[in-house]
Amino acid sequence: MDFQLTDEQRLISESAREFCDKEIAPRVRENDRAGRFDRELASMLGEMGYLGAPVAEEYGGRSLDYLGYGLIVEQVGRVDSSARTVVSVQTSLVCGSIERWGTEEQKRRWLPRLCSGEALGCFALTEPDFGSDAASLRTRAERTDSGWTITGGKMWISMGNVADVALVFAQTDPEKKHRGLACFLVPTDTDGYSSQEIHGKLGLRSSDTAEISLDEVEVAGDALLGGIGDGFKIAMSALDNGRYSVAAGCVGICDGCVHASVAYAKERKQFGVPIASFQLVQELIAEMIVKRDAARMLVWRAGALKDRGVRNTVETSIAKYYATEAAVDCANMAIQVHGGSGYVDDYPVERYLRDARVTTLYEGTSQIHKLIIGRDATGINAMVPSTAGE
Ligand code: COS
Repeated sequence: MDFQLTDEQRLISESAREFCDKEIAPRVRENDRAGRFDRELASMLGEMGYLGAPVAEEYGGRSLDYLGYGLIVEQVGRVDSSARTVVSVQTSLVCGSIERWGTEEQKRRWLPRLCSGEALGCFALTEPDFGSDAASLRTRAERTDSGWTITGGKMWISMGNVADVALVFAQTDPEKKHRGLACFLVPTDTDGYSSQEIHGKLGLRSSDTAEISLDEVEVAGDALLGGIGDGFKIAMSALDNGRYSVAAGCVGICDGCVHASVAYAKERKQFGVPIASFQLVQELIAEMIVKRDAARMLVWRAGALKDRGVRNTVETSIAKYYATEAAVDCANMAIQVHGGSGYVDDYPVERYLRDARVTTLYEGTSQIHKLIIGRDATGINAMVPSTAGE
């Protein structure tokens, strides 16, 4: 066990820190205020090699290990969770799924453009009536002579309005339940694909969020990713990586809260002394540091397991659950340290709170993660109430 980063990992983290402070930080507040998805920034992330970093070099990625990828995501998350969402969705959910489950032709067609940021992707799993219960999706895929017709609707899809390709999960045979699900690579300019922007979000305001409608979308047979019944496994294995990325981004939020709070507490004076002199302010800072460090260790553990190729669903749930809740707590405490100044966007902390809040909801609510952890510990599945189906 080694808690030190290697020289290479330190370099990855430091150069990501530099890039985020220099290129992302100056844009964050205006993008957030305008609720604007920054396409130019997404391209810059691609140029830096931050989209698809763990993808093999032969497909346009950097062949980076998961620990290294997590270090980049932490830095992006520290500065801008909306930009972090682009990195997470594109890398973990979209590129990761295509690389793991795609045919050679699918990989060559999509990965280089996605890794470079020339194209964007989205992960269309959730539906208006099915979120946590991902196995019960209603979107239907029916065979045709030349391929498939997909009809249904998707909800809360990050980058759904700006994506060039959507990973669409659909049911091919309702009787088979989760074993009938399939995943399709749908170019978003296909007839019948349309999307609408979701407005009025509490946070992640410069992240694009869509409701997607699929109205008899026709795709060829080679749009199928993996086998016909592989959809649920593709979704769950993608989420193992997506959740890791969300957790790493939340470590960044915790770290941002610590640094903003320490700086503010040393500068702001009350009763003639910096507020950092007050024990109750130091208590808030100490709490944030403990949560950040614990979250970071859990993320690193999950990353190390991924790098060893070991199934890590439970450890990823632990990291995701803890880091996302820690980010909300840290942001709340950081606002407390900042007092009234923390309530407006002159400082990043109110945005940290707004942006962190969704992370305990998406890619598995905190409650779903506790149930995954509890099921592993007890061997009893408490996901579905015993009255279900009666
Ligand atoms: N990787 C590969 N396969 C996996 C897997 C993973 N991480 N997790 C589950 N599977 C497989 C299982 O091996 C099992 O395969 P078989 O059918 O061959 O036996 C199958 O999938 C069903 O597994 P399981 O019984 O564990 O699934 P559940 O129905 O219990 O899963 C939960 C229920 C709630 C855990 C799941 O639906 C879930 O994570 N929901 C939240 C979804 C979510 O995060 N939505 C937000 C999306 S925002 S992008």
